[in-house]
Amino acid sequence: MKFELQYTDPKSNARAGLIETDHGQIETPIFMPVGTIGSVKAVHLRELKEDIKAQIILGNTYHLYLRPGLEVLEAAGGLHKFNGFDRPMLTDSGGFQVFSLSGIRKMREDGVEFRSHIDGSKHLFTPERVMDIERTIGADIMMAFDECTPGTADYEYARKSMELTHRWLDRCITRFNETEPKYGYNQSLFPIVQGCVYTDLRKRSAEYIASKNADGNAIGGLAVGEPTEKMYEMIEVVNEILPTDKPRYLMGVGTPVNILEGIERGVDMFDCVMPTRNGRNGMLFTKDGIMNMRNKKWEKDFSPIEADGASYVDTMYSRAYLRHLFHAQELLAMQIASIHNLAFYLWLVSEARKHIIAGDFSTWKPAMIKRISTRL
Ligand code: PRF
Repeated sequence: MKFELQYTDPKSNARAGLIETDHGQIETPIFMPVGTIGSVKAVHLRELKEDIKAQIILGNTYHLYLRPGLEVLEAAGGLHKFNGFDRPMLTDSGGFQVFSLSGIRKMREDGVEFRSHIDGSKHLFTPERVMDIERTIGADIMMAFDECTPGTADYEYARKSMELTHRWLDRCITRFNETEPKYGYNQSLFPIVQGCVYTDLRKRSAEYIASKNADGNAIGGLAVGEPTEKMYEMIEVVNEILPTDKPRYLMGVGTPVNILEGIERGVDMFDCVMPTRNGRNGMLFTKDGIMNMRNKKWEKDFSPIEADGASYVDTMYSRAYLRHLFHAQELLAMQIASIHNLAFYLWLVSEARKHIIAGDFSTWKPAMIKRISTRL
């Protein structure tokens, strides 16, 4: 994997770059739609590629390991062959899902014991096991196995958790270097910074992660219950230390505003379930603000969903019709909302990129934040 830093904003830490993988290029800053079990919920491949213009999507080790399982994924020839998405993919390591989804779990030095949220069966994830699983899934970018420290953790918990994540990282790197990709193309390993909301821990973690000289680096343990201002502060602290010539990935973030604030602070990659999950609940993000499509306000509004929207669904359907579909719990409502929101997220990061390159990001960003923050 290669990363070329193309432009840096003179007035902030915003950057435009290009990641090159064996499955193609990614223009940064980028948003990665979440395809937990290999599918971006309610979105066809053709829409994902042609309409939303997704350049990279994310899959989850935890989910894919439990279902369909490694035997099927290996027999398919990896996830790209299995789901048909021939562009870059990234897999999260399970360091988050094991904690958020699995009811019963036991932390140990060697890994995490957990029960499947599907059938209650018992499993053990160790750093070595997770590397082996991510090799079998075959994503272009594999995430290291970490503990996502809750945003409300006290200092001692956060310190011990961060140190465990560092020890696990060393074991991930060893296993990664001992093993080969299975399907004839290269894979990269990204380590993850933790440290909760504590500046000295974040600094220590960023220094540790930077010393590994990986192809890219991630910031974890944010947007997990801490105040938003703390999140921004931690991104600044960490990005002072992470190398500028490697992509930086802020995991699981966030709202359109969070993403613009992250870009300004030097983040290159984002993922979040928000555009799809909130979309399925009737929340639409647009250039002119947020709309709740279930609202009575749209009952007889026969204007397009978004007249100058980023996707074909925006002019194909009216607000009143989409509201009707949500009220009738029609599956089409979820499809339309997911396509709309993802196209908006991808449009937003591509606009940010254009303005970084044009040199006016610092005036464009506050105006855009004001526009998209309105409640319609
Ligand atoms: N670690 C991993 N995945 C994640 C996170 C993390 O800290 C987060 C936190 N926002 C989202 N996804 N492995």
